[in-house]
Amino acid sequence: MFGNKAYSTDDTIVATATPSGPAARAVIRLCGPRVRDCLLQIWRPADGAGGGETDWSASQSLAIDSLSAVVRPTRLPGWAKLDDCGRCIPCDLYYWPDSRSFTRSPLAEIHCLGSDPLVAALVQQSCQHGARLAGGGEFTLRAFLGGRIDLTQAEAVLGVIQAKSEREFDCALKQLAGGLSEPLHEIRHALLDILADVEAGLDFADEDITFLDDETLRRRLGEIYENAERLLAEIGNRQTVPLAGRVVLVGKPNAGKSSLFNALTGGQALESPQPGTTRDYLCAPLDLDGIQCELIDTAGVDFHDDGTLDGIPKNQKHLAKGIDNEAHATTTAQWEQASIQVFCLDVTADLSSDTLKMVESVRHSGGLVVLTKCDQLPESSAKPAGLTQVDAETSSHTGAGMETLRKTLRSRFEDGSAAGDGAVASTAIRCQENLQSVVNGLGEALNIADPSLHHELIAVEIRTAIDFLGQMVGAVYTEDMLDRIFSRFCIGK
Ligand SMILES: Nc1nc2c(ncn2[C@@H]2O[C@H](COP(=O)(O)OP(=O)(O)OP(=O)(O)O)[C@@H](O)[C@H]2O)c(=O)[nH]1
Ligand SMILES: [Mg+2]
Repeated sequence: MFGNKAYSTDDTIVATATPSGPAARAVIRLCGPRVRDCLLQIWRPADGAGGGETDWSASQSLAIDSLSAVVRPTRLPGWAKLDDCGRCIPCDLYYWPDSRSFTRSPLAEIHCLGSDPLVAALVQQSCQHGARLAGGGEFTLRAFLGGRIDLTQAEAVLGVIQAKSEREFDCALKQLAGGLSEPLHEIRHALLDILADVEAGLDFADEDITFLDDETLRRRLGEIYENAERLLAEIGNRQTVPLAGRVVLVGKPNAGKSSLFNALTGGQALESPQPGTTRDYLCAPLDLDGIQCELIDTAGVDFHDDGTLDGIPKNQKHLAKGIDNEAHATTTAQWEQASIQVFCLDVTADLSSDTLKMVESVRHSGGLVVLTKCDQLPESSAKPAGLTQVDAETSSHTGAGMETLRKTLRSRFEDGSAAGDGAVASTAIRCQENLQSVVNGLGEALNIADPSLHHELIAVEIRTAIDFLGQMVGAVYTEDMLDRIFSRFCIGK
């Protein structure tokens, strides 16, 4: 996804770090060796005239260079050049000129009014003076490549950005502060120490020197084993509470949501041909081959033409009060809190324009579109006209499409594209298998009856465990692995 460019840190990147649209403030971020050159071309301190074609040289280079001496970035009020005609806008500069920055390379932020054309002009100016547009997550990737943070902390950056509740926010902040990487690094370093002793013993096998007696080896390995087991249990908790996420079934009344809910979870939701049967929401745990999440069945809703939820079946509008409004409110709340929205579409029903808009809106927010009651259609018949792509074609009565749906949900959680709860839980999903392998390997080493006679075997187990730990924190990584993690970030982070 990044191509090789992102793995070199010797060029200069630029991106907007704030969302587009009108706002009081926008932030443009620059990072790399040519940041100073870019700034000299596009920025000058506030004591300049602030417009017109004035001399850009002396004063701002002094101001920029005076910052090299300070540890903390100073806010420098100034002007940024919008184009070659010399038009300027007021903006503040924050500048970290050396390796004491977050990315361990020169870093700058230009804070200006949040106006899209203005921001675009500044980004363009930066590109004209040696920067290139950054890819998603590339600033955080540079912080990782520069050794400022490890992989679990990089994932925590995303966790903080995407946190939907105070609890997720706290969890992500703790991970960012090293709550997970510290114990992982400790275990890895303790194993490296033992490996050094075991390998020294192998190198000097013919000499009468004991580097590590059996009892000490067992005790030290045993302590590490216990720590790894404890951490594994903690990571398991992170994954199950608050779970990998919430999968919410939504759709029109009678779309087959409750039937799908029952088919996936073995639940007991009321199914009936009467539209409007479900009036509250129901939750049940859903195990996606090891990834635990929560499945939620909601009351059927109709939609406005703009694709927003209505909540009251059109044919019952005259009854719309009390319980219907409650049903609407609960469905909307569940819909908004979903990690993954699953829009259920009855293949036997007419596909109206408002439904198609709803499909578009679901797709736009990363949700799935699932056809229901497919057993009702002859096998040869095509998908409803107007639908280009669906994620699964299911029948709760025959079980068709259930495996496809489960696999699609699982991969959404695995690749972290499920928003919200999945972010830091994605670290848990990534690390759990590795840590289990560490525990198993150390268990094998501890079970060796006469350690001093089998130091080679013990060294193999320890080396393998060290590799697994290295992958978790990013001491050992592949470009594929980094692509998977950093491609989930948006541009500018
Ligand atoms: N043939 C067939 N019928 C289905 C299937 N799924 C659901 N149905 C029928 O469709 C009707 C509505 O199903 P429900 O699961 O209650 O629909 P719902 O979306 O929960 O409906 P509300 O709760 O009213 O919004 C019931 O009569 C089901 O038996 C299916 O896969 N095949
Ligand atoms: Mg129902």
